[in-house]
Amino acid sequence: MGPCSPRALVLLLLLLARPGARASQSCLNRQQLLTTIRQLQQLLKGQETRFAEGIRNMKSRLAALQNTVSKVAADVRPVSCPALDAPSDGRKFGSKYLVDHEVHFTCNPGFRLVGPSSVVCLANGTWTGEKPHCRDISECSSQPCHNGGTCVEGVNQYRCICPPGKTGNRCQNQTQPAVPEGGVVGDPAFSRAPRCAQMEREQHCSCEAGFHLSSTAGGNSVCQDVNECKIYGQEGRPWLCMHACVNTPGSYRCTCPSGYRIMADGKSCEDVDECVGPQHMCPQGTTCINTGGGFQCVSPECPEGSGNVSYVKTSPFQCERNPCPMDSRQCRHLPKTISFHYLSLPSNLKTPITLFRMATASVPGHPGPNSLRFGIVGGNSSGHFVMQRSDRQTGELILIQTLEGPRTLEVDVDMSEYLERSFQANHVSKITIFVSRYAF
Ligand SMILES: *[C@@H]1O[C@H](CO)[C@@H](O)[C@H](O)[C@H]1NC(C)=O
Ligand SMILES: *[C@@H]1O[C@H](CO)[C@@H](O)[C@H](O)[C@H]1NC(C)=O
Ligand SMILES: *[C@@H]1O[C@H](CO)[C@@H](O)[C@H](O)[C@H]1NC(C)=O
Ligand SMILES: *[C@@H]1O[C@H](CO)[C@@H](O)[C@H](O)[C@H]1NC(C)=O
Ligand SMILES: [Ca+2]
Ligand SMILES: [Ca+2]
Repeated sequence: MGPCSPRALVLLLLLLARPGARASQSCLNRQQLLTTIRQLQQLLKGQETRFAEGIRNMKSRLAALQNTVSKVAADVRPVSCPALDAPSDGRKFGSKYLVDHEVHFTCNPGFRLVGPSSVVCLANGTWTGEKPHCRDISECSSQPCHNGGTCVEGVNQYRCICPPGKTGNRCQNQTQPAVPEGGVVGDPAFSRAPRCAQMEREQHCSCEAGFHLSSTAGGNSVCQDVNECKIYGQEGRPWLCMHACVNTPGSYRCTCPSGYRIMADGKSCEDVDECVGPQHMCPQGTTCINTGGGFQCVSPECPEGSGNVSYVKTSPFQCERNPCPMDSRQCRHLPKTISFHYLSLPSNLKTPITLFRMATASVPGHPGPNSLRFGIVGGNSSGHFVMQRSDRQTGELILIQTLEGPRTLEVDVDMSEYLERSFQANHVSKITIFVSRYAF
């Protein structure tokens, strides 16, 4: 500090005070007084220069300090990766481009992904891979049309144009002899005698509702049942029944597949929930899970322990790892909790759709993990799902590819907790998805 320290200032004040005291004591003459004043002025000048120098010194040090501090602040700003667009004919999930964030890609129906399905932002501001692109899948490349049918590409599906005499969606069937539209011939239950009245010289005939007037080969009039199922079964017309239509004389009725019941509107089907009600559908020790068109009895098992690792069942759908020995790193990296979840879905759900959310439950009073990572770690549903962070605390499982039933899929998702970037624990949710045969 030197010249600008408080000690230098005190010294200066003492020097100023002393000559005044001496003058009053010994009555200095005018010459002596002038000399003393000049000396003091010189001294003051010297002090003034050193004082100014000290302040300059301090100023420059402060400026240097300010520089460093603002530079450090700039370094702390989160690193981000370049923005990514969705591939053309595809979609992108994830809109945060900060370090450790993930972006997932999928393609629209009829296209297939070329490149990685997800990329992660690295600490140096680059992505782990190139942005993928979507390539058109040619639906006709497998030559699906039989008997010389012509294949026509559509969105996510093909269509066969069949030669005369062939029918079916792949031209695999022989055409049936034609039946007049809307009529059932041959079955006497479906034809009635018309009500006729002679008006002047003409005969006027009419039929009951649900029948239409038709003429037989012999030229007589007959009331023929209207086949509502056939009329409405044709493409582009409004649907009559959610599932199946049965033609009846004068009318029709809708039916549902087994495991479903017809709803009050007489057209729609709803699943029968076998798991409610007094009768126990499942053996003791298992839990009934209602599915579209049926039910399942489940009894999830905890993984078998090995070495120092063991699990204990804490509820019908949850297993917890017993405490690890202090020095077992291997044990600490196995899931701390494993939970089991069951979902029942109809076929052909519109995607993308969020099916499951996973979040931390931090104990009140304890600081929670300060970052989470989510991922898919197992199962047999590759490509159908992505797991992504939806906010700081939550990850969500999104179905991105249409699922057609009946089928059962499993997807295991992992949530890992980190505190200051160091791994704390992970939790696994094993999700079993029952997809029914029908879209209702
Ligand atoms: C960024 O880091 C990754 C691995 O950590 C490395 O492979 C890559 O080359 C780095 N990129 C740049 C531009 O430094
Ligand atoms: C085609 O024939 C198969 C039996 O060979 C039959 O099950 C199917 O319903 C038929 N489809 C059509 C559209 O006629
Ligand atoms: C079990 O823990 C002990 C220390 O408590 C360790 O020496 C041993 O290697 C562990 N065994 C396994 C299989 O991890
Ligand atoms: C997937 O795994 C579940 C449970 O292990 C099994 O029931 C199902 O049949 C499997 N599905 C496929 C498509 O492999
Ligand atoms: Ca009818
Ligand atoms: Ca059911």
